[in-house]
Amino acid sequence: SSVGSPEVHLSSRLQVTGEAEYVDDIPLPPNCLHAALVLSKKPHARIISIDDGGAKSLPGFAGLFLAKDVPGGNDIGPVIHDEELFASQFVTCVGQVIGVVVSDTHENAKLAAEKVHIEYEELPAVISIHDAIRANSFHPNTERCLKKGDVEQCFKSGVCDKIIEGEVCVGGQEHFYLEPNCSLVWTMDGGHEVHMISSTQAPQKHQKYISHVLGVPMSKVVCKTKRIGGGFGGKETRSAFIAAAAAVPCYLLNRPVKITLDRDVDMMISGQRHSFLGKYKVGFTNEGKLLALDLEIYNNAGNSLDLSLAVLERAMFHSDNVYEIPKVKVSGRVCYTNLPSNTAFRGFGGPQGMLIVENWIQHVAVELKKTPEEIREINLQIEGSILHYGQQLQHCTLSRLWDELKSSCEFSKARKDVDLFNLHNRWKKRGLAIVPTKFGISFTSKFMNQAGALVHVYTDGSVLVTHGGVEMGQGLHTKIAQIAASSFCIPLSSVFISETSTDKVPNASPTAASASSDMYGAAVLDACEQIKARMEPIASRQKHTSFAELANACYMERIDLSAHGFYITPDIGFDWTSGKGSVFKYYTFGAAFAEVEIDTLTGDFHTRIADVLLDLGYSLNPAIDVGQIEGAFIQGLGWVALEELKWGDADRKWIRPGHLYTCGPGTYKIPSANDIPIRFNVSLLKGAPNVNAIHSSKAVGEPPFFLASSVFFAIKDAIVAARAVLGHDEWFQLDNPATPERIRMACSDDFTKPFASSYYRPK
Ligand code: MTE
Ligand code: LUZ
Ligand code: MOS
Repeated sequence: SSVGSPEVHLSSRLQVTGEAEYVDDIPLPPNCLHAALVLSKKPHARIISIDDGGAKSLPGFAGLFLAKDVPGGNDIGPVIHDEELFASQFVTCVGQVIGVVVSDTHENAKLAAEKVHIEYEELPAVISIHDAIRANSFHPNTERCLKKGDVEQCFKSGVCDKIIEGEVCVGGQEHFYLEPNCSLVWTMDGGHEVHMISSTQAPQKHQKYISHVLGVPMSKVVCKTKRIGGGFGGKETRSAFIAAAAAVPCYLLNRPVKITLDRDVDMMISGQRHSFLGKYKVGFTNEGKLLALDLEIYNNAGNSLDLSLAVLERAMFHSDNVYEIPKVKVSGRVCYTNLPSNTAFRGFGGPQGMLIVENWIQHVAVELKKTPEEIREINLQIEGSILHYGQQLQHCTLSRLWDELKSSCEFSKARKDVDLFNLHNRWKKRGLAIVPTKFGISFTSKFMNQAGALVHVYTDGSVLVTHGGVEMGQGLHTKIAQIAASSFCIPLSSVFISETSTDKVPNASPTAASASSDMYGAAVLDACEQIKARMEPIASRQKHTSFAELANACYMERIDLSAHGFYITPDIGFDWTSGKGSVFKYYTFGAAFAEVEIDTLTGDFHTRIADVLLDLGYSLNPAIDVGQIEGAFIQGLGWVALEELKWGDADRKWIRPGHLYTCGPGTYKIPSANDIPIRFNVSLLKGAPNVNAIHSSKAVGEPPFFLASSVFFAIKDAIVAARAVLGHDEWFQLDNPATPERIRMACSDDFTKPFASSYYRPK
């Protein structure tokens, strides 16, 4: 059967030849206009006037639409409506949409949008988390707290041999999907129905937003998505306002409109991974056993709430990473700043929460003059551990993963070799680390854990499957087709998935949280089982020699060969008032070993080795899953060591505050071929079926992302070796990304001394 075999991604051939169609490739419908957005140039200001004189006179200009032109509601937002489609009186970030211009070409639309002149009265801006804390600038009703035991009592009681405190800043990250946001919107039947094809993880959200801003019922709005060129969370919500902006001129002029963002605009307006600040106090014994954690975390949400509270919550749920901590208090706050609204990004706050953990674990190790690996090993959670939000850990494979990886990477030998290398090299240093992870699977909002599917069997035995999930390169459609093929016992080539569409499967959650193969797989299986049950009376006669013959025989007997399938994740639920519950259906566990070499004089580094081990139960498709692990790890490597977003901050007035200076690959360094570890091994844990998901599999998309922190801590280990040469053995703070300047400065020697005070770290 197809399930479990390493099938090739179903659209890989089209993708490598460039034939695969994305929204921007679709031939334009007749009469189509191109949209460009009029964007705020100020982080916080009152709009005094808008002058369209310069735009109107340009060739091809077909209209400018502002807040006053929106036919339905101008208020939008995925959770609460705290955003405006078009800013009416105030702008609260650079890149906020003030209006939309339509013109005959993309280039003319951009020129016209530039020519719309806006006069502002500037107001004070809040940019960083530290600015927000100083200004007491938080999103309303977003305070959160989780508690297990009495942390204060533990610190006071004297049971802790040592107590440390510290701070860590966690950096943001641009999604850098290869396909920027794009939508094609048109009207039908005289202008009263609206259809669109959008590059989004959430077609239902596009349908909902456009229904709302146009004042047209959802039943008359259809959104389709065939595939997207990457989303990584960046198109979970932030694609919708872009499509909605294009829908306004489309509806009012009754003409098709296409909007395609240029890379720089996409980066400037569509939000990033949240940066975080963590302030920790940790108590532990001289042996390194953890006793108590008191943690405050903050995230930089930007100018609207979007998903920032859920991101904060997931960070709080992951604030133990994999460690047994008897007493825990975690409190969190969502900072309001004058930046474009930050949003979902692979891991959804989990990686930020876990990076804070591993930073203080490293701090504990330095304090005790032990290795971080010793601290990690003796505090690993085990089967039955009660987590700080009350959930009991079940089917825990952490210690198996840890032991298997430690032996397969020959950790003790690697340690000796690295120490020897460091002894013989003054300006190059090597470092290593093993980091474990666990990632909770389920949307933390219970209602989102639902999935629909629609399966049609045709008389020739071919099967058309549709489900609520979007194919974004992660291989979802391939896995789902495998599940349907196995269910009907037909070849994979007999199953086809064409698109995701709001009129085939309604009310779908965004394709996110890594749970799509679990949820849509189960929904599709439900539909297949229904059809099989109806076919059974005919099938049991055993008169057919093929599935096609069987399907046709059923058709002749007037049997319904189409079914709607549905799945809800059972046994989950969490209550913030009690702070206890089962948040996640299960966890995906993993561990990674990394070895790096740094150049202490330039701050450059290279990853020599990365060995990654994941527990994916019985993988639905090991070829795709290994690809997901490799991709997640390298994307994570970018986050911890390469990618730095540079904003003009409020403290330095000669720089434009709130302006993103890194708007393209020239200034923003994403991983490339040369950043791949020289030795890069990915393995899957064997013999660990998962009882909690379809065909004993596990979710894979986000969990391996955090494992790239092994590279970060290997870099820090190498810096520790460099500092040791000069007798420095005190703990030091290193924030991600570990860019060359940060690595170089952290090596702190005679050459860095004169610059230590001028080295700029925004606070
Ligand atoms: N893989 C590719 N190629 N492109 C993507 O955009 N997104 C990731 C992950 N893997 C992504 C990807 C993210 S953020 C998530 S949540 C999951 O895929 C979503 O898909 P799944 O639920 O099918 O795993
Ligand atoms: N999106 C969301 C997510 O809305 N809720 C979640 O819990 C989540 N988790 C991961 C990724 N996206
Ligand atoms: Mo992924 S951040 O859940 O789209």
